[in-house]
Amino acid sequence: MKFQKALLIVDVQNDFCPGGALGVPEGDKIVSVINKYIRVFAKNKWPIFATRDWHPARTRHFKDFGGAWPAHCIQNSRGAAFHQDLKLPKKVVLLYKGMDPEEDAYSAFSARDLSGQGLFDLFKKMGIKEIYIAGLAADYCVKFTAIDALKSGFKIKILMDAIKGVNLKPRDSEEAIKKITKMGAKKVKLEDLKKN
Ligand code: VGL
Ligand code: ZN
Repeated sequence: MKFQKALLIVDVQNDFCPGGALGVPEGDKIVSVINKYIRVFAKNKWPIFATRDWHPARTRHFKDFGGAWPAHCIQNSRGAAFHQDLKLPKKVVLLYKGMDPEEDAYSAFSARDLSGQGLFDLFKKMGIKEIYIAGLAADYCVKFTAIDALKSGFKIKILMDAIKGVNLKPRDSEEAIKKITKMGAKKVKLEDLKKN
């Protein structure tokens, strides 16, 4: 079956929500909005993908081993689990990223499904041309995913009401959005989708 659009939900995990190891301010606030996008996509039978940051305990991604971040989203830990209110449909395609201890793996295009297939191959096989991106964090994973997608010729819609940033520097998310919109991404909100 060929599809046109897909929803890509990036790293909506406990460790990226307030109280988590790398809590994104208000990261949990987007969950109910993402659930609404999920309903729209499911109703239209458009495919839905969800990534999880999925690190080994020892990785150069973590401060203790030379990286930038406190330990987070360690494989099979509570922190790596999806936020409990996220209502993923049964047919969601689950992907995992950050397993290589040498890589940050911010982009969802470094993620693989359980059979080892990457996102590019999955999108190509399913005929997906346009990706609606939601999730955490706006200034890392969402940003690098959008950049990779745009470079590969996908159309990108950034779901402005369904992303939140870490903002190590206060304007990081704003600048990330500016950069990806300059590259061709379009900003979208739930109301816009319901108009179609
Ligand atoms: C992320 C920082 C560290 C992300 C992952 O998913 O945006 N950010 N690891
Ligand atoms: Zn990470």
